[in-house]
Amino acid sequence: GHGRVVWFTGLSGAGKSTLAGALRDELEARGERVELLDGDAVRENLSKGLGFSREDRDTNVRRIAFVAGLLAKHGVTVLVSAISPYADTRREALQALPNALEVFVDAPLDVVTERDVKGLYVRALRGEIPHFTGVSDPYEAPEQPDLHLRTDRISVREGVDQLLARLGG
Ligand code: GGZ
Repeated sequence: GHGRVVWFTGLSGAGKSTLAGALRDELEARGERVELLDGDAVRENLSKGLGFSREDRDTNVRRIAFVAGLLAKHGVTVLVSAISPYADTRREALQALPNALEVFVDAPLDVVTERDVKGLYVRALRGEIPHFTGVSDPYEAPEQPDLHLRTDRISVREGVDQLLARLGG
């Protein structure tokens, strides 16, 4: 049958890659065929050379959706982790995928700024990174996500359990 696509959207540092990676491990342990399309790896390969203008982000998101569709067609479960900040572009991508869930990985800006895993927020707040999502570039939160995970309130384990429940066990 057609594979499912789980699309993780949210700010840098909200926990998209962490949750997607943990879900992948769990699904693989259950014998599922699963592929993770992660923002960082995609931008080093499939989207190498793209920047962070609206046009480039939209191109990035459309490329990811295209590849996700190819994999899902062959029964692979696809996990996508990308900021994907624009609601219209996300909707377009998700609608083109027959079996997709939108997961809002949500932590308030002050929390991701405090975490600042890669030191990007401190640089963005100093004005050193133009068009940084949440600081100097928009993030349009999903209004009706299939799942809304507040990563400042729940553990990775709880998030994965909610994802598994939403995926049907
Ligand atoms: C947002 C940026 C930027 C700017 C570099 N804005 O936490 P990270 O580091 O590892 O993930 C972020 C990643 C964003 O790539 P995506 O492909 O997910 O974005 S989008 O869906 O909007 O195309 C961050 C890093 O790249 N990064 N500059 N200006 N994030």
